[in-house]
Amino acid sequence: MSKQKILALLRQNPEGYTSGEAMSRQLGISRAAVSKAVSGLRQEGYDIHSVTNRGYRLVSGPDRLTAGEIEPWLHVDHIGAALECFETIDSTNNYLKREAHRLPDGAVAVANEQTGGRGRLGRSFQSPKDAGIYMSALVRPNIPPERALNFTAFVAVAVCEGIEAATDLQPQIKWTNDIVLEKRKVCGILTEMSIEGESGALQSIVTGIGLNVNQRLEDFPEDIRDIAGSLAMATGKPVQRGRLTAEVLNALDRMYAAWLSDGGDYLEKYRARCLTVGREVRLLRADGRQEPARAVAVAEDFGLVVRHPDGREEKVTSGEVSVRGLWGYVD
Ligand code: BT5
Repeated sequence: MSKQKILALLRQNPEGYTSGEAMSRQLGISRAAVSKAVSGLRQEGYDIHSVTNRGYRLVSGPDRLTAGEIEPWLHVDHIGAALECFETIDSTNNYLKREAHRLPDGAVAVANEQTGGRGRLGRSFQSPKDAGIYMSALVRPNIPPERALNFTAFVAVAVCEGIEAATDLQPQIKWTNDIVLEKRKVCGILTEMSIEGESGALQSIVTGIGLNVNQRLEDFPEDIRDIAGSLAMATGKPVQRGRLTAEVLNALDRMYAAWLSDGGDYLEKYRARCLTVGREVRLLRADGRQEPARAVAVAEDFGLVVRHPDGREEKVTSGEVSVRGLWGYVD
């Protein structure tokens, strides 16, 4: 625990030195405990300079997904106020669903690796360690389940805003729930709802975000190498995951407040970022049929309006179809 507190104090003074004396006074611990915590941090990969009579300065830190790396940038009221970080886990969605009975509303789980990361319809989501951010949030809104069907779309906008706050990238959304950079999928979102069988009441929503951050192209398994990308591939440099996690949570927290009230301007924001509209696409129906169509608009309920070759227009929902480009993932 003292390690995280010492880290927080060093971060408050990034340019200067903080004396061991001052830290021991502020935290109410001995000087020996301060130097033990500093050694512990160094062992974890933090580069901490020390100068006699001046104290310590944090020069650089490893790219870790710990509370100490995320919380300095976190400014949330609700989503992420209760935060748990895991080195490895089966799936952060599974974890929140398993533990929902004891976790508070707004609880967030973040993992450095998932051994059983899941996509929709039983698909898997590659979640290698030290490369991506795998996180989920649990909420229990008091609303009818139908109102929650647009939740994933709102989350997609929030993830884009979080990426924009932490980097100079401008991600887009491939309808309905993929975040795309340079025509490659850098993030997938899986939202799962729990509904009480007897009353049909919505009990909880768990939304999971899988974000590829520092993978290189060759790190992706062959079966997704044509479609997957990462933020680092788009920026050309590594991205610090702790701050990025916090910025995504900050954006999710703002988004959730808007979603619970009147929806704010998230439909316009979604439309502005949706790269599917205006493209020739293939509709992949659940029964395996594929049809060409032109995506013409995102409807008020976030359904996709498409025009068939015979001129007929249809609004499709993400439950009914997936959308691909005519030749590849995007176009
Ligand atoms: C998704 O499903 O993209 C939703 C992914 C949600 C992952 C998060 S991580 C935290 C939380 N815990 C979980 O267990 N899940 C959530 P879908 O739209 O069905 O896309 C799945 C497809 O994306 C796969 O069939 C692959 O083609 C592709 N894919 C798998 N891993 C990928 C990756 N790392 N990057 C890009 N594409 C990937």
